[in-house]
Amino acid sequence: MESQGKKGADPRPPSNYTDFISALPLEEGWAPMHIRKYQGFWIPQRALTGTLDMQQNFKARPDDLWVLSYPKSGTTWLKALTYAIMTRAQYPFDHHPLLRRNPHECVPFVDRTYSRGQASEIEAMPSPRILNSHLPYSLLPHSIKSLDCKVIYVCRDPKDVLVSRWYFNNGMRPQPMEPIPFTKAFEMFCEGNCPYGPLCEHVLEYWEESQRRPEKVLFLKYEEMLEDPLRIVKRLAEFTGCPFSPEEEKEGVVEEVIKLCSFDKLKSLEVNKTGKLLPHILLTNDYFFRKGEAGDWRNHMSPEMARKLDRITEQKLEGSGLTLNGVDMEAAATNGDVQAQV
Ligand code: PAP
Repeated sequence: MESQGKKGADPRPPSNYTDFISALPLEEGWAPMHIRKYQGFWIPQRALTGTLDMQQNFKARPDDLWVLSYPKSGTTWLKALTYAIMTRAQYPFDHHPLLRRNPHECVPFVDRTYSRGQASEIEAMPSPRILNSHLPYSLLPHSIKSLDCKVIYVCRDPKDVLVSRWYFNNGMRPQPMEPIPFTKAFEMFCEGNCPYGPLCEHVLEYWEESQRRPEKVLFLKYEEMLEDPLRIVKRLAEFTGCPFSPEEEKEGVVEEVIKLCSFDKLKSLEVNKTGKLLPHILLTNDYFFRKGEAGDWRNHMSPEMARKLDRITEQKLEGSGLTLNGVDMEAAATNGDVQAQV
């Protein structure tokens, strides 16, 4: 029943989602999250109904802005920054919605909203909408592409993505489930059997699109956001059509945005300490704010494991002009050459 995703293909799922979904290949190693392979990618089962529904029924608007990512790559931060930039004329920074709401509540995850049967919430949003998904480019609804909607994509060193994913999924495990052995998570990740995986294929689809249409697809790396937030926030503001005026720059508005969305600030807020996105889920919002650093993989994997994952990444990205290895970023930074890589 599974069909392999082809770039540019317009997926048309059947209307009987339940039968269709239960026939897709299943991976249970990330339990309680179950993932199924749909058109070449492992989509969380809970998001699949929404994915299929969205593919069939989502109606894009030309001024929609999409924040897209491979999960655990900096989505929460990018949502906060984009939202803060685009709403800065509406809210003072000391009374900003981001102080009371988790970034995922400010920028909705569209497929999950569709999965809950609440597509009308997305339809009711005023324009310009800021919307989010973890879908690869090939699985995005057709209307997003035909209307040439703007897309911001963030990616991250796969080794840190894996560590972040491992902690997150362990947090989902109710007692008395044991944590996933890291070596098992590592193997599944290397095989590409991980939520929204395989990672490199996901990233490559957006990388290629950003090369083809740089004015519509902004491609970012988590590590460069950490390294030079000032440059990235200005770039985001220009890309979204809300550039900072010289007066704003003089008044420190760019710095205000960075401060509001900083890891320490967001992590310290009550909503992000004890709040939950949905009442029935186990995870509290603090799971979206763990360490917020580059290179934590060093505390979790052996040099051999790191080399293996780096090799897989390098082989898959070969010839694309893209590197994802955080170590490369560090080396490039030493050479003053980060821009050339990004
Ligand atoms: P999601 O896909 O579930 O939305 P996402 O936000 O993409 O997760 O990734 C979470 C990572 O971003 C966490 O990384 P870590 O596990 O290695 O610590 C989280 O700490 C980090 N993160 C969240 N907010 C920020 C922020 N404001 N600045 C920097 N990093 C952040």
